[in-house]
Amino acid sequence: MKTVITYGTFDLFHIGHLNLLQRLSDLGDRLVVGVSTDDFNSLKGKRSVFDFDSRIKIIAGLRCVNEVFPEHSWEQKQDDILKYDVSIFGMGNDWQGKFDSFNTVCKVVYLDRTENISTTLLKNSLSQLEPNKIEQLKQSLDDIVTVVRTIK
Ligand code: C2G
Repeated sequence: MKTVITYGTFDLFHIGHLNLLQRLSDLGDRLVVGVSTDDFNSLKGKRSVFDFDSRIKIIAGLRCVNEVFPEHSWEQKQDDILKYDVSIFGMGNDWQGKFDSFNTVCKVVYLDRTENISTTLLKNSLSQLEPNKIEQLKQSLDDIVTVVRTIK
């Protein structure tokens, strides 16, 4: 069983996240994903729009993801790699080289990021919308979260 592992915040889930997860999933037999908790995001200097509970449910609902777990700290990765008997550690290449130290225990890969999409770009576009448009968008995002919550 070839296990692939990755980590992320996955806020305002978008095609860049999906492309990465699907490509990582294709590298092995199962994909396990560490989703950053809200507290860990504060450590990363990030404040997500969706809370941890919604973000981890969206990732868990994906066909290409086999297991999810909370990412509480930078330091837990080595233990996670051993716990899940990981063969491949993968991230987008904005992390190029940052996790090479794990190549003593598993293969480390960095996949090209998807161009022209990011949570930051989405947040900036949202901040330029008129209030009524934001309300409409919030309602559709709430509808998406409701649907995802019913899937699993
Ligand atoms: N990503 C991508 N293409 C994009 C945007 C993101 O491939 N257009 C990838 C990133 O490279 C990362 C993953 O999607 O591998 C998740 O991105 P984020 O949610 O921004 O996660 P990040 O803040 O990078 O957290 O310990 C590692 C951290 O938890 C990673």
